[in-house]
Amino acid sequence: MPVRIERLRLRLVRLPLVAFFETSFGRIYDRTFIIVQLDGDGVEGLGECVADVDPYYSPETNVTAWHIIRDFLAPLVLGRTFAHPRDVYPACGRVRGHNMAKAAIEMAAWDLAARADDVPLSRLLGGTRAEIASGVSIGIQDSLPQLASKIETELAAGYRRIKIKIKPGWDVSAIGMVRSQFGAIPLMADANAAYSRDDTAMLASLDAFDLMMIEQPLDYDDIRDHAALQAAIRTPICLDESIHSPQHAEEAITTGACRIINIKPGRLGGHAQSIRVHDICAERGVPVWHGGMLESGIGRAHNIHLASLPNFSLPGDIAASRRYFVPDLIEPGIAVSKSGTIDVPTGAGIGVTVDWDRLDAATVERYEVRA
Ligand code: OSB
Ligand code: MG
Repeated sequence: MPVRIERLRLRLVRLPLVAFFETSFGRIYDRTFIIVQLDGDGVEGLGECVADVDPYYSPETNVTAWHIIRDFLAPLVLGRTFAHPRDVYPACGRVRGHNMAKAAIEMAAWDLAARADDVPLSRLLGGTRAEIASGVSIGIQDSLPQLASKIETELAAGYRRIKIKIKPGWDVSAIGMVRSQFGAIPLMADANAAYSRDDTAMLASLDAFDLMMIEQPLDYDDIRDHAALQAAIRTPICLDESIHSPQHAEEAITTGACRIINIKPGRLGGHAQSIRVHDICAERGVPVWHGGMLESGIGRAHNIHLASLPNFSLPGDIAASRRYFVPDLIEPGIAVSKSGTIDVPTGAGIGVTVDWDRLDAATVERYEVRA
C-alpha cells in the first residue's frame, strides 16, 4: 500500500484519431497528451494527463500541465513515501487548480501502489463489478444522414446508450432525427456549455424527446444558472465541466442544479477525489457515470477500474479502443462485448499491456527527473 516515488518521467504523445471528433468548441483530428511514469521500489505506475492542446474544454492545456508537473508537482512528490495513494492529491494542495496535471501523477501513484501489492487497481479503489456498461459519445457530423449512419454502427456494435453532441443549429434537428429514425433508444445530448439562460424555452422544448439527460447545457463554471434551468425543464441535467471537486458536487446537488453527475478523474484531480464525489452522490441518491476524454488505452484502463465502483449505475463514455486509435498504445486494445460491456482487467495495477515500441513512435518530447 505505501507508495514510494523515486523517479518521474513524462512523455508528450501525439496520436491521430480514427475519425474527427467535433463538439460545440470545435473539431479535432488527433490527440496530444502526456503519459506520466512513476518509479519506486522496483515497480512502475502509469498515468495519462487528459489536457488537450487548447483550453476550450478546461483552462488547462498539455503545455500548462507539463510546466506544472515539471516545475511544481514533481518536487512535491519525488523522494517521498506516501502511506496510501489517496495522500498524493492533498500533498499537491499548495498548487491551486491544475486538476488534470495533479490527476496524471495521482493516478500513476495508484497504479504503482496496486502493482506493488500485486492486485488489480479496481480492488484498491473499491470496485465491485467485473464488467462495466459501455456507451458512446458521437460528435457533431457534417449531415444528419452521416449522424444516422454512425448511430446505426454503434447500436449494431452493442453499445448501451447513445450520446450526441449538440450546439445551436445542431440540436432539435439532430435529436428529432434520432428519435424518428431510431425510436426509444437510450439517448442523451451533451452541449459542452453551448447555451445560456436565454435559451431556456428552447431547452425546455427538448423535454418532448424524453432524453435520459442533457449534459452541461450552460457555462463551464456555473452551478447557479443550472439550478434555475433545472427548475424550468423536465429533462434531468447532468453536470460535467462545472464539477471540479466534492464541494461542487455537494453544492450542485443541494441547489438542484443537476440530478446526475459525470465523473472524470482528470477534471476532479484523480481517483481519490473521484471516489469522494462518487460517495457523496451515492449518499444523496444521485447516479453517476464515467465520462471520457478520448484517452489512449492507458487512461481508458484507469477509467474502467474506477467505473467498477457501485454507484456508476449508468452506462458511461468508456468505449472500445478501435473507436479512437488504431493501433492503440496497449495490446490488445480495450474491447466491447456484443452486449455492450467491457471487462475490468484482472492483472496487477491497470492490468493492460503497453506496446512500448508504439509508445516510443508516438512520443514527441521527453522529460525525466529523479529524487
Ligand atoms: O464533454 O464529455 C465531454 C471528449 C473530450 C472532451 C469533452 C468530452 C468528450 C466526450 C468524448 O464526450 C468521450 C469519449 O468518447 O472519450
Ligand atoms: Mg461532457
